[in-house]
Amino acid sequence: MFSTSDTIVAIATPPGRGGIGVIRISGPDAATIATRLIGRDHPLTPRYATFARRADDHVVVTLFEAPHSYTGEHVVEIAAHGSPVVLNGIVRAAIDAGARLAEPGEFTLRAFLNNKIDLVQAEAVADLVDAVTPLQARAAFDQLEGTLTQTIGEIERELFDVIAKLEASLDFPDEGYHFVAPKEARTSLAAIIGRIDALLAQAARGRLIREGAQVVIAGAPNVGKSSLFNALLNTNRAIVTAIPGTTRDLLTERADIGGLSLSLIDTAGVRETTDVVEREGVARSRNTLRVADLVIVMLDRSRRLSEEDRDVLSSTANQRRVIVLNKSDLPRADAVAHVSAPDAAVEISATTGAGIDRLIEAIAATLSASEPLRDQPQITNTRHIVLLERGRAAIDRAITALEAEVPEEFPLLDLQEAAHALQEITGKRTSDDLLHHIFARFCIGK
Ligand SMILES: Nc1nc2c(ncn2[C@@H]2O[C@H](COP(=O)(O)OP(=O)(O)OP(=O)(O)O)[C@@H](O)[C@H]2O)c(=O)[nH]1
Ligand SMILES: [Mg+2]
Repeated sequence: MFSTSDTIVAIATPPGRGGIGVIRISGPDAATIATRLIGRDHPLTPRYATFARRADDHVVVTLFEAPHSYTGEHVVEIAAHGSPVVLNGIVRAAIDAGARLAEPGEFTLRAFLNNKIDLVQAEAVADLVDAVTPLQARAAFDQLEGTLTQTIGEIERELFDVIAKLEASLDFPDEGYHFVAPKEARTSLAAIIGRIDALLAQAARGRLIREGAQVVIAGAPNVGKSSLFNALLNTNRAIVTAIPGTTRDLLTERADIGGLSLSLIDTAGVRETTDVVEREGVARSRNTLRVADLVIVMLDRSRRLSEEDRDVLSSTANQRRVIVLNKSDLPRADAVAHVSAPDAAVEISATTGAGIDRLIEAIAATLSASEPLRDQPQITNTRHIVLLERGRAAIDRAITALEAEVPEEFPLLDLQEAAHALQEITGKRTSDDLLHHIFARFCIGK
């Protein structure tokens, strides 16, 4: 399925014009193709930047000999002037000289197939390229450096230790001799579950960093939801009018707030209405509330608390939320002040911008209880979370089986399953389908 016997080529820099552009060639014939391209009759010196003239252009060619390259194969990088015409011309010439155009992610796939990196690291490469906030980039870089890989490896070794001892006991059934007492095996397995739980405990936050949080602005009509939406985005994306019921559909925009990448959602004001369109909008508001990672519950500080306000307050009572008292530029109506207890409320004015900074801090603080520690492995990827949970469940079953003192075969089956789940994370076990799925999201040239 995945061939590595041929030589691939692609432009590695972003499409369009740039100061310089880089073309990457990887595979057994990379060096000969490159020398042909620049009309050179003696071989390139590895790791030396060689200046050369090609057609009407100047290029710098560098050879990285296998296995000391990104892909683990012979790699040549050709830096040229960053014009699409020039770069495409070089790619064309490389293909004429025997290379094949690379598929998306194929360089990184080869690095994985040649054991330069594992699957976690390959996924981290894509995450790093896709990162839009510094936190995302840092989490991806940690995984690229192998912190998660290392932790998973340690857990795997501890698990194999228990498996080996149970298997040994199984091999000598007659003596009734245990290489590991069931109680001791259970203790070891409980410790492994503890390590998995520690990883999973960071998962919710890690996933927030990687995938961004859904933050929904909810409230009664006319409290200023769309005004806040616009203020947080620094645009006039949503229509704002003095007429209650202005917003009738969900508006979603990505926002970078407090270092976190968010999906910010403006909703229709919640109220009973006979208007068919508005009623659909209100139904959508309620639905989106349910999947929100955080709800900004907005009240109008200048009005007394209404039936609609109470409705929104009670329907979000069990969710992560920040209560906002808007229109702080207007005189305050008395009844609002004490409603929001016990939640702390942030006073803002969406029109003047007063208090928005504090609101952003409150949003970031509520979404992320604490800063991640440097060098702490971070689980950010749903695929990893699912596999860790599968492994954990299997170990749990093994512990129960050991408690029941059933023959070793049964807990062993569960432990094998747990081991397989861990191996799927790093890619020691994998399928073509999974690899296709993972590498399809890469760009060409990576
Ligand atoms: N004085 C003052 N007026 C505000 C403030 N925020 C919003 N408004 C006004 O309140 C009215 C409603 O604002 P919107 O942002 O459309 O309110 P909304 O909650 O989106 O309303 P619906 O979409 O109808 O649910 C507009 O006239 C805004 O100019 C504020 O902080 N101070
Ligand atoms: Mg609105």
